[in-house]
Amino acid sequence: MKKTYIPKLDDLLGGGILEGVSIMFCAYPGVDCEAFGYQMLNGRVEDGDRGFIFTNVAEPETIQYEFNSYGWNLESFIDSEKVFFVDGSSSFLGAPSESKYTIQDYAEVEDVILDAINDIPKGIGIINNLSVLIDYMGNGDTIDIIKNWNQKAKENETTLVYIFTEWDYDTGLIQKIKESMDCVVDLTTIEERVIIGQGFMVARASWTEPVETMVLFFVVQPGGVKVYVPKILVTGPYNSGKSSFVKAITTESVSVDRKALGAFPTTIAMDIGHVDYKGFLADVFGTPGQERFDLILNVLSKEAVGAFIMVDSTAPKTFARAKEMIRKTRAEAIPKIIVANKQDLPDALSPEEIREKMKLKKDIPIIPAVVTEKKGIEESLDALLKLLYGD
Ligand SMILES: Nc1nc2c(ncn2[C@@H]2O[C@H](COP(=O)(O)OP(=O)(O)O)[C@@H](O)[C@H]2O)c(=O)[nH]1
Ligand SMILES: [Mg+2]
Repeated sequence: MKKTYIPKLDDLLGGGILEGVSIMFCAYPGVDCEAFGYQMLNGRVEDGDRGFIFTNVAEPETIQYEFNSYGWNLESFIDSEKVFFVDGSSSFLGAPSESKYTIQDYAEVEDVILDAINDIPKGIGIINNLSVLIDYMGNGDTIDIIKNWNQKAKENETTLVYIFTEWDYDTGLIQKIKESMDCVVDLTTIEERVIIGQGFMVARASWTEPVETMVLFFVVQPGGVKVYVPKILVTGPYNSGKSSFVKAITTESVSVDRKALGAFPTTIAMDIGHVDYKGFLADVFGTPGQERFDLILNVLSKEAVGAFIMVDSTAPKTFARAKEMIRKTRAEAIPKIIVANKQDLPDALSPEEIREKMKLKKDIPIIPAVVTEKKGIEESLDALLKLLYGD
């Protein structure tokens, strides 16, 4: 199997994609979809495969520029002849083209792409994009062309990735296109009165029964496609290490829309962190520990998808308060882990002693940590992500 290099997607597909399959990213208009194709190509080529990009949406230079913005060096791939362009754009703009293949007339496109597929056995070809191709070729021809390309790709064990924006096409046509693909991943907006994000979900795959999960994502520059975890809570008694924890897991390099944070009063000292870890982006919210803030705990914890419960392992007297905070943040109902902090201190209780004293069920992980020395941070993130998304 081959990896897709899209976080979480391989898991939904039973481990990855088979050799020679076609995969279509089918986007609702307005959803970032090109990055999915570019990220797959970048990952494959970095791991030694060859590839091509067919573009009819922008000139090769523009696409090179976009790769750069994600932090991927397409230019070096092209210089070393690992990747080439099939340029279906420049000649229509009256611009010169230095690409290996240039489309002058759409009557040539079928044969040229067949040649390109032949050039990169076991490699990866990106068709960016299918919507523009339909506009040029018309419905019936496009279906036949796709079938021939996919057949050739199968023979060559080449992966073909189609980028498709689902404009207002005939539903019969869309149905036929989807049926001619081995795998379809839908990209949609997620709306709750207002648009809150973008999500991907595998609609079908010929080699496996895909997991039907909608995965929230963001496309960030640099970085590409990242799975987005909108709200993780960090709660626990006063002095347990919440502020230190939020600081320790935070990576500053990523900016996601922060408008939502305007809703919180600034007079309350809150710890807000942004994590960029293993293809996941998460917003992390610390709650105040003091009882005088308990009234706002349920507001702060609204819509949290997971929680870190911090405890000071040397302060068993605060464990009852920790359990009270789990209740008050309604963290009973969401995946959570206990971070057994301050393990560096001589009188720290072990995770198992803490489990017994707090009467915690076996399925709640307890991770030993020394937050001030950044120990146990990644283990805590791994444990919570595993509860949220599986392995
Ligand atoms: N020895 C030790 N001290 C820690 C550790 N984590 C936090 N602290 C200290 O505990 C105190 C409270 O930490 P803070 O993050 O402010 O806790 P909060 O009240 O839960 O936000 C601070 O003095 C931290 O330096 C740890 O792992 N070991
Ligand atoms: Mg604090």
